[in-house]
Amino acid sequence: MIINHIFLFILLISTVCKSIEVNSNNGLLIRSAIPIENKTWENWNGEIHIFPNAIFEPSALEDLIDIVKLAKINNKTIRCAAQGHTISSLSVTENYLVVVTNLNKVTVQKHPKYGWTATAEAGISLSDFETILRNYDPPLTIDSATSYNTFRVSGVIATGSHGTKTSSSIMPDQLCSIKIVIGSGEVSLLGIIYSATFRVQPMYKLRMTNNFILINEWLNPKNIKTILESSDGIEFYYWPFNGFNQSDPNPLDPNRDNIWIIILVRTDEPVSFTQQQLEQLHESQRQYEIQQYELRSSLVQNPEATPNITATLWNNFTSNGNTSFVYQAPDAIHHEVSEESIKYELMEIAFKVDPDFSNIVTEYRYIMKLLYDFARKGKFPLNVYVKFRIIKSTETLLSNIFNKNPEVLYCHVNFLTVLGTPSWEEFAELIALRFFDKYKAKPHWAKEWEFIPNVRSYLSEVLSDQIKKFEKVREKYDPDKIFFDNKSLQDIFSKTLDS
Ligand SMILES: Cc1cc2nc3c(=O)[nH]c(=O)nc-3n(C[C@H](O)[C@H](O)[C@H](O)COP(=O)(O)OP(=O)(O)OC[C@H]3O[C@@H](n4cnc5c(N)ncnc54)[C@H](O)[C@@H]3O)c2cc1C
Ligand SMILES: *[C@@H]1O[C@H](CO)[C@@H](O)[C@H](O)[C@H]1NC(C)=O
Ligand SMILES: *[C@@H]1O[C@H](CO)[C@@H](O)[C@H](O)[C@H]1NC(C)=O
Ligand SMILES: *[C@@H]1O[C@H](CO)[C@@H](O)[C@H](O)[C@H]1NC(C)=O
Ligand SMILES: *[C@@H]1O[C@H](CO)[C@@H](O)[C@H](O)[C@H]1NC(C)=O
Ligand SMILES: *[C@@H]1O[C@H](CO)[C@@H](O)[C@H](O)[C@H]1NC(C)=O
Ligand SMILES: *[C@@H]1O[C@H](CO)[C@@H](O)[C@H](O)[C@H]1NC(C)=O
Ligand SMILES: CC(=O)N[C@H]1CO[C@H](CO)[C@@H](O)[C@@H]1O
Repeated sequence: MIINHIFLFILLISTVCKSIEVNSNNGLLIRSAIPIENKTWENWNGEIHIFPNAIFEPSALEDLIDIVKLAKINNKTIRCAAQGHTISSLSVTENYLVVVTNLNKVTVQKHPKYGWTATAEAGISLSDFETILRNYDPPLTIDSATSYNTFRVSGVIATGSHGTKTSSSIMPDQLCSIKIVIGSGEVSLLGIIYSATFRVQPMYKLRMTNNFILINEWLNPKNIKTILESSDGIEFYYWPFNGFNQSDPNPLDPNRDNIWIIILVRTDEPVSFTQQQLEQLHESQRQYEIQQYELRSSLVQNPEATPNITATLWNNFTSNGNTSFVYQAPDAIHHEVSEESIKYELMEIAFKVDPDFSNIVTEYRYIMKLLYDFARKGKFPLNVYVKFRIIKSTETLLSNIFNKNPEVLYCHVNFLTVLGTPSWEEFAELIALRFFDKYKAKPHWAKEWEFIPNVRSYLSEVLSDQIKKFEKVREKYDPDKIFFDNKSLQDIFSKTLDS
């Protein structure tokens, strides 16, 4: 919660149309705070399994108000969860866990300045939200979103999640206002998100181009600058050992590896697929992902087969060569299928991009080299991909890409491997410490970071100014720390404040 508190705070002070509506509880009547007793809660990859004092599944604003009242009366703290895709311990509590997935209504309004806004209850999935907007007359859409569409609105806002569109920065930057429920009888900015109002726009289309080309031929700062400046967003990937060739005298040769580049460009051209064709495509993509995942999962037991398996999958994946199709924006944005049964390890770190883009190339090559170094030692820590996305900074205080200069670009590097891949933490730790050291880079709050050595002291130092600003607000508005119930975050904050 602490993270979204600061998002709320920043939303309030930083932008034009942003306002916060507060529901305070003056009455004592508790109508609908019915806990589900003796229930456990698990996050998406099953790594977090908790048995809180009580779990609530509210379905209306009044329920939220009553839960906060009950917590006050019983001296309990509160944490929230939505779809549970967060891998770090943000939702962990021994007290009250409020799962907001039953809050899922949407209203659309005309807005004098933005044309349209849409208010989504906290627990609606991005997919359902986007479908309602798509079917509206006129069809509407949010500007940018995370790769998966199964996440819930409050989950992506609270963690400062982001998509690919360069100008869009993080999802909280798309908000006009937010409605929260606060502690009983006190004026507070801190609490449970009930709903969020997004600026929305008429549905737009994106041409999505997939290019595959030798890394040595393509990867240089000038090419990155050129595609970034001529597109609305880019993603590029390193798919490990994709040039592996077991018949070659030198089977593992990085000079044969390709880069996979996705380029998104806004267009008025007609879409390439009907909605029905898209549904079929998604279904076959889903089956394909499950098959790929089964093969990759075998690598947990048999890591030496990694180059063979990843190269076999790559050859299949790229067998049609470059492709280019036009989609409605949400379909391009969520080009990865959100298959809930597939479980990964993830770490994402964002560093500031050099004005000449050279450090993106340096780090891409460093990561590749590190994977080949590990391979020589018989270790294969990564079997899915490394994804690079470049987006503008934000003034949201606790974001990992906070910067007062809105023109500064950050490169998010996302590492993905099958859950339980051997040597994963050893590899991820080396990357994280290098990025911390070279760039004062910060990890994505929602992915894995708590295993990195001394990460709490490090974060309390590099976020020190932002935390001090934030703490002034928190102390004033949540003096009993009702919504500040998480050890990792407490550690980071207390280290800053003690020093
Ligand atoms: C496979 C995968 C892909 C991902 N892709 C991306 C990506 O493309 N870009 C990106 O930036 N991130 C990405 N993430 C991270 C993801 O966006 C976050 O984990 C996000 O929080 C998931 O949403 P959720 O609904 O599952 O939230 P949850 O994990 O359920 O909740 C996240 C946190 O939000 C807070 N919260 C939730 N609801 C409320 C509420 N009503 N009030 C107050 N606080 C609340 C809580 O602190 C909670 O711990 C990815 C994660 C995975 C696993
Ligand atoms: C929950 O567990 C406790 C202790 O095991 C038990 O006393 C109580 O009856 C259980 N409650 C419900 C609703 O099952
Ligand atoms: C509330 O709980 C905290 C921590 O569990 C405890 O230290 C405090 O004494 C409690 N306060 C009351 C009034 O029970
Ligand atoms: C694929 O795209 C790259 C980058 O634009 C280009 O250089 C290459 O020639 C393309 N390949 C084919 C087979 O068209
Ligand atoms: C793999 O290497 C062999 C031997 O060098 C070569 O003949 C073959 O074409 C290579 N395969 C691919 C797919 O490049
Ligand atoms: C490489 O993978 C393929 C497909 O899974 C498998 O058939 C083949 O036996 C593997 N080769 C080696 C050398 O492991
Ligand atoms: C790729 O894999 C799919 C699913 O396993 C299979 O149907 C298809 O024939 C393969 N394509 C190529 C070119 O190997
Ligand atoms: C008050 C507190 O520390 N609450 C929880 C925060 O998260 C940790 C795990 O990271 C739990 O063990 C705590 O109970």
